[in-house]
Amino acid sequence: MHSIMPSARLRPSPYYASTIAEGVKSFTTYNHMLMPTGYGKPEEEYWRIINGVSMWDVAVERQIQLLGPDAGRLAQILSPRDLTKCVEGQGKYVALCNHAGTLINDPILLKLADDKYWLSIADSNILFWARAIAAERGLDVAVSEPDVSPLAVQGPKAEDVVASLFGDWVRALKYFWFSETDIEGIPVAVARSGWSKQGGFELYLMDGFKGDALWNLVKEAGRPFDIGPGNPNACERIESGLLSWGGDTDDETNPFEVRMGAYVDLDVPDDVVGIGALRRIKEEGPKRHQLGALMEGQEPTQIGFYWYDIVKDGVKIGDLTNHVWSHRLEKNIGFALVSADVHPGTDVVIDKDGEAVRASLRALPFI
Ligand code: THG
Repeated sequence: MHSIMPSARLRPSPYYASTIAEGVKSFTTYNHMLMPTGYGKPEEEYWRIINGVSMWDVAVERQIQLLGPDAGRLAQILSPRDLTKCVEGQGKYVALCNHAGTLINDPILLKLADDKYWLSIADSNILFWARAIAAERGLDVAVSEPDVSPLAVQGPKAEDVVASLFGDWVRALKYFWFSETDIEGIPVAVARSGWSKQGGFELYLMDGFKGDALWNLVKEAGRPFDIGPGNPNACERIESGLLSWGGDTDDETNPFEVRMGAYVDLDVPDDVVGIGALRRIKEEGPKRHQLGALMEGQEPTQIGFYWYDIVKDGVKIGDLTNHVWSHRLEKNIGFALVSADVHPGTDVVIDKDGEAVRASLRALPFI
């Protein structure tokens, strides 16, 4: 095996030393950082998310901060979701689109104050994008990447762990809402969110020197609940239908194609980037949509590096984007980005690197 060296261009997370101490076995890169992708017991790590509680270094979910009198205007210009009713302490899942209506990121937007927003981004360079749009529109807003690093606590027992640390008030937090607080001198924002459908919280650490201290506090509080280290889980998120931008999207994907149409409000102002294109796409009808593919065979799939063709009657009708062995369905499953005229119930063949695999398409989520 090669080794990879963290550097200023491949930044370690504030939890890096803790994840090494926990025995992390692999990393991926995301937003120019290293993110743990496993601790050596994939199946145990999966079931812990489903049945217990798991803690994840997701510091790679970087924040792009919009600060200043025009912060709210910039947030709305960047996102075709109506933000007029978004209040302080509220988060929303939003699409960021370019001028062609192509999805360029799918962050959670957090409103910290009238003049302060965070975009908790997926893996693409929104710092440059937001700065460029702000400058071109002549807005009075500073765009930066602040020292903020989320730690996720996910699973059905996550609420008990987070409540035992911060108090029972966290139980009343609504989905994507958050509150700024501190614990033993460590400043954090506590949010009900996270990239799983098993429930949980994200602790947005606001002091990068306190990562190991926060990790240890969560680990201690989680001990009675058998907490263990984990990471955003491919199997759980595909079963649950969560989108991975860049994994399930390509350079032409618009929000309507990947089940994000509910987050596009066509009557937002005309100065919202991409809204003209999105109105046109909506009117013409999107060319593709996203379904689930349930595959035949009992041999757990190996994660592929490329999309596979989905074929019907000898004709390509779309792509299998990400796929995984489902521990709960005991079948290989994946996301299918297919022509809009292909419906759930359709039987197809997936050309998996030369191997023809039969599959049936169905609506998402799987579970
Ligand atoms: N948490 C934080 N930042 C993030 C992610 C996160 N940044 C990167 C990435 N994940 C952003 N993408 C997503 C994608 C889906 C969801 C959250 C972030 C999600 N979707 C639910 C769904 O689709 O069912 C809920 C959507 C809704 O109800 O509005 O949770 O995880 N900090």
